Amino acid sequence: MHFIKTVTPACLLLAALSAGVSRAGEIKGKITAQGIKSPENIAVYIDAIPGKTFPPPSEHAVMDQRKLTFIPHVLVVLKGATVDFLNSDSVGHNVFWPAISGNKKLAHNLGTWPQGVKKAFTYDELGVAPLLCNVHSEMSGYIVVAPTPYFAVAGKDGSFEIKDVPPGHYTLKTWSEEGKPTTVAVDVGAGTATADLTVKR
Ligand SMILES: [Cu+2]
Repeated sequence: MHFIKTVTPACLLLAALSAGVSRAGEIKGKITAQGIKSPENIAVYIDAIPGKTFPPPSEHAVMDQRKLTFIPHVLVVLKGATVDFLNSDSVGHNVFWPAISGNKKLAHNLGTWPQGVKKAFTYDELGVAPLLCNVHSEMSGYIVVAPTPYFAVAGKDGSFEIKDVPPGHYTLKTWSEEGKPTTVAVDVGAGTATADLTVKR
């Protein structure tokens, strides 16, 4: 009873904060590629959670254009996020996408701009924007617009990690340049949940 008398609002706040931190879990997993050359750059994200929306991040994501390459090759962002397209090359680059997930109404051309300049675009539609440059036909990249802020991109060996996931029952989904989308159910608790997926051509 003495304990209850000495609880202050600050104590309650601290308890709530530490509980929040300790409750968050993570998802670790590995993607196996079948019939495609590598699991590298496969996007993994928690699919839409019914009844839950997420405010867009105030911080911009960056898609760099360096040595005639989009870096990273695959960038995952939360719906509503803004991406800064930075030109780090001494030549001008153009950035456009002919559609978002096949919807040509969402095609957009950002124009062409010189070294050191960046152009911002806010992605309000879910789906995948295949990035192209009409100056360099070999340039290609992807923006994957996800419904939740819980996402990752697989490394060379197919491994991925999604941190700070609140406990719950979720559907994990993949997007891959060459393979078909895959889903797997995952239960996240306080610790590490494991999710392994196979992406097929
Ligand atoms: Cu270019």
